Amino acid sequence: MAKTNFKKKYRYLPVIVSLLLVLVLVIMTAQTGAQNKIKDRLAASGQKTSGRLEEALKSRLNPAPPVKIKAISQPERLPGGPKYSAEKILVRFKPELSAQSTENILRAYQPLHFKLIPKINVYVMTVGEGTTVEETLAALKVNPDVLYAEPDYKLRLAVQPNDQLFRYQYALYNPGGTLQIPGSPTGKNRADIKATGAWDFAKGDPNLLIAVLDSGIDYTHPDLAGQVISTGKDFVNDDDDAMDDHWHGTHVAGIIAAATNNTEGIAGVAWNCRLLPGKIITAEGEGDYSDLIEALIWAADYTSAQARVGVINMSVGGEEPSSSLEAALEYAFNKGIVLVAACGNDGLAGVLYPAAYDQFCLAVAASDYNDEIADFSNSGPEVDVAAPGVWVLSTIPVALTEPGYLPYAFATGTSMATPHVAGFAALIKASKPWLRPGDIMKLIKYTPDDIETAGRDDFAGYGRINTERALSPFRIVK
Ligand SMILES: [Ca+2]
Ligand SMILES: [Ca+2]
Ligand SMILES: [Ca+2]
Ligand SMILES: [Ca+2]
Repeated sequence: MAKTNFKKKYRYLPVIVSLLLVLVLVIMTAQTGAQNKIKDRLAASGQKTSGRLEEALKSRLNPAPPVKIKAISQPERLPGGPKYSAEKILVRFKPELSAQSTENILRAYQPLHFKLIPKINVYVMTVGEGTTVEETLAALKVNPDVLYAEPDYKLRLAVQPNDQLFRYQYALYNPGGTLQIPGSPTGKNRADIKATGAWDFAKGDPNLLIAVLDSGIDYTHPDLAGQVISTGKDFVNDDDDAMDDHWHGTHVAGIIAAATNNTEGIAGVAWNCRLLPGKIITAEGEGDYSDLIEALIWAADYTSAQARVGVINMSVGGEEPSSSLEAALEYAFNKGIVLVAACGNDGLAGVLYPAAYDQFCLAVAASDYNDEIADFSNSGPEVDVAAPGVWVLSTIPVALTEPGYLPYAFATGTSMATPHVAGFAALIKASKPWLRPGDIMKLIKYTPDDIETAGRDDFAGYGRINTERALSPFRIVK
């Protein structure tokens, strides 16, 4: 089925490639004009730009010849695919039971194997031959020693199909006018997160880590090497190498903290912070709740010299609530970590989990270059803020980039909106380390630019984030 889809999807490849080549020519000629326009605008507005910042702006506008566009596309979720694992169950026993007795009880169900996720006392149990997840769940649920037992639900990536690559980041600085992104739409001047203004006050801290729980990170990427503290942990293949074999995690990572002002590629939001990869998504773009739960505990406890995790980015989600997932979020939250998650891309009322856990997570919707909410962005009372998530340029794994192409691509989704907010949270935490996660969540929620209908609404939450407003020193106006 996957193969048929693949063929279908690439049936129009020759046509797309020719269109892209034409687009490249248009882009290359338009580039110089736009660059001058930006400079003019900066000069006209009298905006202060440090030499470094100007360099950063220049470096991301200069086309690095040859500019080639790589079309990548997100495999669609197969309709009617399983909602939960056919082998695994999450189970938690009443706290008064000893580890010895809980494991004796577990063995009575003759599992293939089981393991304990520490700190939240949740067991991941693989059911034995001759029995099903449904049967075992039913049996566990009537056991009075069991606090709860639940399926191990499937995670999805909160990303839309994407097409092409070239260099322009309206999300960080939107000059308005014709934008150099796919389709060349007209953008609204300063419909952006005001990153260049925020960088006057904060650029992050190398000891503040943002854990990216995703498909991994290509830590060899020229715009990410040096930004990634370790090879991380791979919960999918159970090893200590979270190299990205998909692309999604590397794209998310670049938005948060790509090396900036390095004459290479793109700028990241929190460019002095560092990244920690936890791989919970397979090469095919799928994941299980149990891996996310384990990765949350691991990231919350991670230390290396002076470095600790301050923010966790989850551009993933599932439709089902899970007590184990909520317990893991609570554990990380209580360790002082800001949790940021994607609302999902179904274009429906209904925010995905973990984003929907109001108490512990910031739920992020996707806006575009006109400060309008993307039609795919899920809505609901749990939505907290919006950030750009339409045609966002970022890094993709070098090994998955075809020879002659640049390892950058545009992608669309609440997955791409979320890392803008994670980077923002990291900038705040690095400059005001005494703030608790709840305080940082409030600061992010109460400083945006209101968009959509007036006031808080279920599509944009409190509005599109404004990093400059939250990070600039308070001024008392009389
Ligand atoms: Ca691995
Ligand atoms: Ca860069
Ligand atoms: Ca919320
Ligand atoms: Ca609004």
